[in-house]
Amino acid sequence: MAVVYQKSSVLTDAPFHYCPGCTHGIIHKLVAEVIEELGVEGKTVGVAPVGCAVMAYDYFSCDMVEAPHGRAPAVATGLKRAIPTNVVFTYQGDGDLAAIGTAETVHAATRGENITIIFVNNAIYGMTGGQMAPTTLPGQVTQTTPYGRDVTKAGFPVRVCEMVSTLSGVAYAERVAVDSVPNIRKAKAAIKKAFTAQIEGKGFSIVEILSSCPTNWGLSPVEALEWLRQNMMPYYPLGVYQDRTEKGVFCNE
Ligand SMILES: Cc1ncc(C[n+]2csc(CCOP(=O)(O)OP(=O)(O)O)c2C)c(N)n1
Ligand code: SF4
Repeated sequence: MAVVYQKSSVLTDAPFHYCPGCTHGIIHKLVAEVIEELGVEGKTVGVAPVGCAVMAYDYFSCDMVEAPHGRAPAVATGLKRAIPTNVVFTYQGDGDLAAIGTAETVHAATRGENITIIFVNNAIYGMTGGQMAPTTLPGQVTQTTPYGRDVTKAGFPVRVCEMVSTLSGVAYAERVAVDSVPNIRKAKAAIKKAFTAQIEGKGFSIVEILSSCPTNWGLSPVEALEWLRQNMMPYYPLGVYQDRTEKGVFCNE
């Protein structure tokens, strides 16, 4: 029988532990397919976060390193500088990257570290039970904002792509979503572009992916995707925020 679909060889056979309808699994699949298509499995090192994706090291068949909470860009910097021919990526949630890990992210970006960040924004702390994250929307109800996020007390959500795109070391920054088949295809293209920028030595690349957390949003998987479209997309517009992949970030410095 003809094979019409095959799981990427860059994914192990370990079953994902993610909740039903969680889009972490889709993003894992896209990253694995890109690594396989670029033929870099043998020299790719991923850095797993603290968060729901903490066990990503079990799911990818390339080399993986576990970083302390928020420190993945610093760990990736070391891995990349030690062996620059490696392809190094981090996989981080919004709590991991945009709260405890903000400094590592901003400084890796401004240094133009030649690494790729896969940033999974689900507007909440998933693993710890649904507390407010820096990306939680104004008015969004979470375990720690039962009356909705009050921006007069908790401040405004951090728009990571917009913020890092102002830094000179960023070669590529794009925000995508995995709420529909067309958007999943665009997300894969963005991940491929980011990895390609790294392989060509162009500088720091980041793909922010709007992702669902049906469990902590208190919605069914289908409702969660609709909530993402209705609420996250207006606040976090999809698109390319920086593209210096033509010349690379150090061309005019
Ligand atoms: C130093 C430290 N502080 C806090 C925690 C608790 N903690 C574990 S995961 C997490 C946040 C996870 O949220 P996010 O990064 O958005 O990923 P998600 O689980 O939503 O995929 C926190 C605060 C920890 N493990 N280590
Ligand atoms: S808690 Fe949320 S982010 Fe974590 S696995 Fe479940 S649905 Fe996914």
